[in-house]
Amino acid sequence: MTTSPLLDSIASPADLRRLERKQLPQLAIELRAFLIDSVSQTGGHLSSNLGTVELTIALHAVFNTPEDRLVWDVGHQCYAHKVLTGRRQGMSRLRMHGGVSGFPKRCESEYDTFGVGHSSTSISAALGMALAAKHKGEDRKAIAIIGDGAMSAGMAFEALNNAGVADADMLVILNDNEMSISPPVGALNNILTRLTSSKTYNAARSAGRHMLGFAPPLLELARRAEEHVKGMIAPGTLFEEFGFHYYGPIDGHDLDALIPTLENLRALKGPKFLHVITKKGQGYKLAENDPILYHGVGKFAAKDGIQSGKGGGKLTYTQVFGDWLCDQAKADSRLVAITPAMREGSGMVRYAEEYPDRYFDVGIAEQHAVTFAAGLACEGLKPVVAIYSTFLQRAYDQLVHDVALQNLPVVFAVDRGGLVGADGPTHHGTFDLSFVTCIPNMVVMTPADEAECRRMLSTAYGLNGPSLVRYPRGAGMGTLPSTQLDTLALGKGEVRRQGKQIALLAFGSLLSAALGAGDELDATVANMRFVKPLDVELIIELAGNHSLLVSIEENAIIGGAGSEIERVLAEHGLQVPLMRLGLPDRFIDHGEQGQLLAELGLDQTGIVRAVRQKLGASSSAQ
Ligand SMILES: Cc1ncc(C[n+]2csc(CCOP(=O)(O)OP(=O)(O)O)c2C)c(N)n1
Repeated sequence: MTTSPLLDSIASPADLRRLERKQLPQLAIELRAFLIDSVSQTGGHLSSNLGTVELTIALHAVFNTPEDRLVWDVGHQCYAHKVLTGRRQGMSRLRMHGGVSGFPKRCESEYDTFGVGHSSTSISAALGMALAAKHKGEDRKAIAIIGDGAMSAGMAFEALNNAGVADADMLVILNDNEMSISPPVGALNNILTRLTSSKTYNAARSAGRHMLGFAPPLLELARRAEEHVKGMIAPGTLFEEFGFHYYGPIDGHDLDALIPTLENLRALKGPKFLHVITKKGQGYKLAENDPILYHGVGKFAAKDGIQSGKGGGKLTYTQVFGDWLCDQAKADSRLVAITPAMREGSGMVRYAEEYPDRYFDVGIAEQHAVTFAAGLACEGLKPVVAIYSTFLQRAYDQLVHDVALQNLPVVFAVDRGGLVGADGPTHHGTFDLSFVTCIPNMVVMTPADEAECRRMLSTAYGLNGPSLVRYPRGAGMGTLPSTQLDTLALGKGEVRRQGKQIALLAFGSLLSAALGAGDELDATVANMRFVKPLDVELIIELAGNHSLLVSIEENAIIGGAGSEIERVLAEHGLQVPLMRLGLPDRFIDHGEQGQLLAELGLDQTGIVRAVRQKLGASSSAQ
């Protein structure tokens, strides 16, 4: 059994700051071993966390946290931070219901200064904190730690643009591991690669160690180091032009370089930018060699690494999309597909290989992805934007103003619709039906199974305006999709079970729970398929021969599909009562998808219970 005496002695960063500096490399070894062991038992983000062990130790050693504000970008690399800030025990229930969140969360710890999960927010938030400190006359630091992938988003540059002239006393640390989830893309990445090309980086690295290794006098040292480094690396770097003082690059695994550098920077005023080079997966060979595979992991045996899947299981909706995309691309050379940095998660690996000229990874840039698709559509191409529901939130104006308003034929393949599970509230896709259905020209579909998902994608592709197919995370029902590109009638649902009195109107993957409930209640069950256009005829028919309608969806009740049904009933003067089942008006925590659905009453038992309660209440009211 491995022992971890130093790690065991740390209950908070104050304990860490009491250690001698020469003990910190050993602490890093213990912390890294703990993370590998712990994440292999719970699942979670691994590669990124292994890459930030030393940086996290150095930050807590140098800065007076939580008084000084550490703001992590995306937050998927915050595990070492969690361990060092009193949550080591909690890591055994990482991302589990009621357990520690996989991301920084303000309500979880005072050390989590800013809640996050979506990328590229850290510089804006840290700038806000820095200027608030100035306004209140408080002497504390604000530090944003952002990856090279996250740095590619517009929001990060909007913040740089603001911070450089705001005379903010803040530090931006670029954690450059030359990876997003997959290899990074774009011109910024080319600039960073040039900056860290072996000659300059290695020279800077030894200079940095030489110059900064023996610390004070701080200001003089930092000035000389800056000049020295600037002399070797192209002067006036991109970040300098933004008004930041640029330092680096330095080795982010070398505590002897990191700590003196951070100490020096702490003493300097104004906007500072430190470029740190790390390796994703550092210290765990398997992850170093395949950082993509180990970016987000399930449970695995740390000794053997992740074993390739056995196969034979049900297809995920993501796979259904990936297969459809390749088939549709084969059938139509106008198809082009776009991902904002989610090639693997969106099931586009094969497509990217087979159709490299029609594949666009635009970086973490959802807004750009959508408007870029609009431009492609203007010229007669047929763009498919593959995007997670939660990340589409970022591109709302682009969806409205650039795509829908111009009625452009862009297909949105929206993955992770509904509750996503362990990633929690930052990643649940629970608002899309509400925020998309209200946009004119949009067609909105919710497949109930894999076969339907494929047919909906083909249907969407055949339309002459914007459309969205919204499917959940994970495996479907086991219904094998056809290999054809057949379509569905627009705006038509189907009755899947004929019953009495009660009609359950289900949207998307909750159909199977509705069918089970339908059997128990002897209720009619309709698979509504389209949220927009709604099958008004079917609703009128069901309202005519049932005494209770129940809408069922994995979306916020407010503004969701059930609300649309209510509108139709009111418009047609139909008096039949409607009960809307869906997600309540609060953020849903992390936890296993099935467990969350059960708690929210959206499984078979919950639907039956809700209907019986409603019937009981109305009969006792009579
Ligand atoms: C707005 C947004 N889009 C997409 C994602 C999904 N995502 C999570 S981590 C990540 C890559 C981040 O790369 P980088 O910032 O370089 O961090 P690294 O994992 O390399 O440490 C992406 C695309 C996200 N969290 N937020």
